[in-house]
Amino acid sequence: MKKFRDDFLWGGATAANQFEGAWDLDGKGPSISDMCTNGSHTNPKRLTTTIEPNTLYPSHEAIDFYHHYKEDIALFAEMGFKTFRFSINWTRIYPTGMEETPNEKGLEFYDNVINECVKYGIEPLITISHYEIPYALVEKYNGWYSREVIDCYVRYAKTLLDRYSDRVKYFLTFNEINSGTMPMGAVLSLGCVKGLNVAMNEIPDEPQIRYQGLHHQFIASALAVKYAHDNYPKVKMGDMNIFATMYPLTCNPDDVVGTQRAMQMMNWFCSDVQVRGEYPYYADRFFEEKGITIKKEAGDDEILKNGTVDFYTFSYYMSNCYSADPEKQAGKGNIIMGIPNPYLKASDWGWQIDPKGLRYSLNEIYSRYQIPLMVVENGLGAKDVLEEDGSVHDSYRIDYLRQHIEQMREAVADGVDLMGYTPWGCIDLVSASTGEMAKRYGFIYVKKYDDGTGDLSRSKKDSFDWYKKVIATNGEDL
Ligand code: BGP
Repeated sequence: MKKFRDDFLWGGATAANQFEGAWDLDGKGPSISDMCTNGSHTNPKRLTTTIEPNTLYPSHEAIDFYHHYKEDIALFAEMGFKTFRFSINWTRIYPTGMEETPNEKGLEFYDNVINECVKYGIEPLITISHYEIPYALVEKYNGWYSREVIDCYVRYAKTLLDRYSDRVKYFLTFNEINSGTMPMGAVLSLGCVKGLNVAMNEIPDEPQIRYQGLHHQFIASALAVKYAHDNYPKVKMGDMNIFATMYPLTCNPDDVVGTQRAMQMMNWFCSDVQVRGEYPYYADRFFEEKGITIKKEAGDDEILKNGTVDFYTFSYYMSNCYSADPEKQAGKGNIIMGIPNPYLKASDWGWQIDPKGLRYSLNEIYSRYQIPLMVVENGLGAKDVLEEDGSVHDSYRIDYLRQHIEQMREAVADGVDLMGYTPWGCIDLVSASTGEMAKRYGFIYVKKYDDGTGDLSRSKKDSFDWYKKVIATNGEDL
């Protein structure tokens, strides 16, 4: 039976706006995520239209990776990481997104991060855009709704490829691009929220705006992929999706057909475009029913065809159930709607834990695309307890990860071509959905709290040594 490849990319994943801090240092401009207030479990974070200096927002300081990167990467190396997924903060490189020349200080910071990875033999895996469109582009263009943003992104992506591709082989064009199919994605991913001042769960549902924005992201992604392929043949370009598989709540054919339709537009639509290079057959009917008209320019179809990705990546946290009965619909997860599955337990945040769903998803994705896959986010958000001696006993996290790795192993034995695994928030960081520090994912605990206190010191959780062993045995000893 097949096992994990010898060169399997074990590692961890992060995002600039959730862990770097230093939100206005060295020429960095504000991004959409800098314009969100702190939130909590019960009080969702809000998008503001002015930065209030006294608004406590952990991501302005986050865990200050900006000044701790050497220490943090050394800890990743100690765990044996083969890869480290991080994103570049667009506004460190182009503070408003519209400059003609990049900010050298910003480029230097990522030179340092990359060089530090290379020093330890860690392969950098870079997300070009992870929930941080420059806020100036939101104000001027209503974010990705306007076609002008494509040029801004392409200029930015080319800058990264020109500067870093001598040391970086793997790039992802957009984090969780399919979040744009859902209202909350309009904020973080698309930035189509000009003039709005709202809580994250109150974003108006405007599919026309979101799908037009997505079209522009598809074009931008394809142009970046094409540029990489033409100029840097060793570079591999990937897409990145939320994959939250759905099960019919019952075997009632209405539930089954409804699940299929929901899967198409939520889980498959974006990757069908990015992997296959064209809009899928089912899109027309969906657009018609929703009254959506996508404005395309001559040449767009060609651009999509010529910019297909080399590998498919996804985040996997949960599965959901679908029912055709509107009374059964309920909101769960950070940006995903779904119905509880009576066979599954959920995290403290209501995310349904479903390791077997990962094996199922890997098989579904691979049978559709037949290109290498990578799980670039997975993990358990939990309220960890730091003991007086600095230890954190997170056996629940170990259980969660073990069960998911077991199922990845099954999928590999099934024949799926899986390249790597980077659990989310390998070091504690700020939650994307709530804006809290309290929801932790890491192998490394960071003393930083939602009230702004904490000395930012790092300590190893029990899961640290466990994951080190997993990597050392290439996933054999779990
Ligand atoms: C994904 C995002 C990440 C991350 C993760 C966990 O949707 O790509 O940025 O934060 O979810 O979500 P949360 O932070 O809301 O727990």
